[in-house]
Amino acid sequence: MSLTLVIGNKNYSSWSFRPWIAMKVAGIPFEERVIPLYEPGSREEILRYSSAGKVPVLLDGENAIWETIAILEYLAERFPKAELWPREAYARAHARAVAAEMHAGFQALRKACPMNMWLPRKQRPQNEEVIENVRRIGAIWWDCLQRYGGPFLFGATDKISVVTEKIHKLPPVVILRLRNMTAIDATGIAALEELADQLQKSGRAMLVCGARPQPEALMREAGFDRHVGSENICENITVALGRAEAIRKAGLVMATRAREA
Ligand SMILES: N[C@@H](CCC(=O)N[C@@H](CS)C(=O)NCC(=O)O)C(=O)O
Repeated sequence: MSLTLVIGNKNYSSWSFRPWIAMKVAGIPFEERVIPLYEPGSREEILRYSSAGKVPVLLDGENAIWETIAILEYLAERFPKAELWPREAYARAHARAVAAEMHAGFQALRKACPMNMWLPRKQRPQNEEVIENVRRIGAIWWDCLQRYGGPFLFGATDKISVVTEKIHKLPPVVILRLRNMTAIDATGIAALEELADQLQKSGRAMLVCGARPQPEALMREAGFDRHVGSENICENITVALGRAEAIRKAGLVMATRAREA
């Protein structure tokens, strides 16, 4: 039986994206029916498919499945080869817990930042509850990436965790050359922030240099400078080496002063 996924506009309905992305990535064939949301007649149109009055709704012949988690569980059962959930029991439970937390939580973030991809990108001050939600999401991703690895971060996570593991062997100033990192996402930023914080805790300084436009813009938006200090974000390696030398000298001066005192 062929599947139809009834969804809202992709610009506003992040819920619709959940099964849509899963089905696309898993290669599950389906037809897509889009209902423009929040327009006269939208509600009546949705109610034709689900009395819950919400999209997405998966239609499998006569059967309608609503609620994203139920849709994904149904797809996982119908298409076991797609391996929508992890194979290993604890990893599966972990993934389900994260999906359930995402499903039920993050109210402050949802309220303050509803999805709208047409909005121009700009810094929007947020309250502490929203920032806490974002921190929690970063922590979830960081934990998942640490445990299971993954393609997020565009390949940068492994390299970063290798650095983190050997932190005590690193010199007092660590320069991260970002020129080969073509793009970064929120998990990547979180990983870099974590690394900067850990280096600082161990008494080391971190410099980054050579960031390309996309990572540079995202780091700026995320307030990455709060973790490393804006003077430690350098345009290129020459500037970074100069800065490293200045830090080293200042460190030596401080050490000498401490000895003299
Ligand atoms: N818990 C539901 C949430 C679905 C939801 O809130 N859908 C929104 C679109 S993002 C909707 O249908 N809104 C239309 C309306 O409320 O009239 C799920 O997981 O599917």
